Amino acid sequence: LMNDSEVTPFSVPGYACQRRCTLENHNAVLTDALSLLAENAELSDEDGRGVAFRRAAAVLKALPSAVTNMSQLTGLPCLGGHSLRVIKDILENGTSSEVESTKESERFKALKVLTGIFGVGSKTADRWIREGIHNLQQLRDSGQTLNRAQQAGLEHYDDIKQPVSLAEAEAIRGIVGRAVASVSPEAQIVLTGGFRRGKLTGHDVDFLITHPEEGSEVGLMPKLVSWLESRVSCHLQNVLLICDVIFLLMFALFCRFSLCCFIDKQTRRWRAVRVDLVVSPISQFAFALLGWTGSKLFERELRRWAGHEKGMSLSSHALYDNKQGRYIRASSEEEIFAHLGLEFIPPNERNA
Ligand code: TTP
Ligand code: MN
Ligand code: MN
Ligand code: MN
Repeated sequence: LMNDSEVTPFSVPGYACQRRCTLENHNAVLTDALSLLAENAELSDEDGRGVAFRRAAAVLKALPSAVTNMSQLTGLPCLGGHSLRVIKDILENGTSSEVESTKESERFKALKVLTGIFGVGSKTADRWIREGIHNLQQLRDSGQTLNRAQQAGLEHYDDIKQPVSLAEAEAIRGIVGRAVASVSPEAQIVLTGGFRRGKLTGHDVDFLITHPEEGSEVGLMPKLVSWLESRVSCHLQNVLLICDVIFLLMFALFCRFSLCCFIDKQTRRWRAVRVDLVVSPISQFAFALLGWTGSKLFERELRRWAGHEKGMSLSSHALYDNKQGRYIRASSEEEIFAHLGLEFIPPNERNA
């Protein structure tokens, strides 16, 4: 009788919020392929298919070692026929023809470039593609009307595409932290998003701001933005002498999403970075912290778990018990997991 470890099937729980998933990924080739198909589905407005691929990728990310044989996947959750075909193709041929042809398709390439512009979503990109616009030059030449966010996004396209390093994130944290302290001395600021999960780079920097006294956070965001703007313009001449990095300008878009520019003292170059600023009242802080730490799939799965398994509605503001008809308070992430009947998963293990 043989006990071949190669065919011992893996086993993982069904919801990503029940699994511990660090940044260590033993199946990057497979998860990159599934993530690309997810991205293509999302860009084509097929969210259902997108989520299915994201869930399949998340299951593979959670495995303790590399998949080498399809039989190891028997009984795993969230692996639909389509995802299994892609995995099989890669295990047998090294690549998936569907993934390769998607990657090379003109439509996918155009959607990626156009939605890579800050402020441009898949619907706008799709409309432009139907009008024959496939790249940035064609967009510039087309005379399309762009809103303020899109104009900034187009202008800073290359900077925004370039990943933000942890060092840059910490430098920006220092500046935003000083700005917050100036407009509201007791306010607190936390780095959320991917950097809180232990990532060393990100596509943006996410901050959550709160005030220990309920209500004192009201009006903080506009004050913060105007402080940054005024401060920066008066120091403009001395900018390179003052600090390692400094904001040149910062404007709130869609009330909480911002784009900021600063000078990198080492390279003496302007650099634009996306910054997401969120202000939360202290009573909602734990929910906002949990909701803005991610990953996106982890968040989605938490809400699915809450709804389907617990009859509750979770958002980045509150937890509501649908049966009892009442809100459930929590002052820490640990309490929220406990209310949801889940084992606490620390941020660095939420990389689903
Ligand atoms: P992102 O900044 O998009 O992702 P990230 O920080 O995980 O990855 P990256 O390093 O590439 O920046 O989102 C951070 C979290 O914020 C993520 O869990 C989703 C969440 N979020 C929104 O993006 N929009 C919302 O409206 C809410 C409530 C949460
Ligand atoms: Mn982020
Ligand atoms: Mn963000
Ligand atoms: Mn909201």
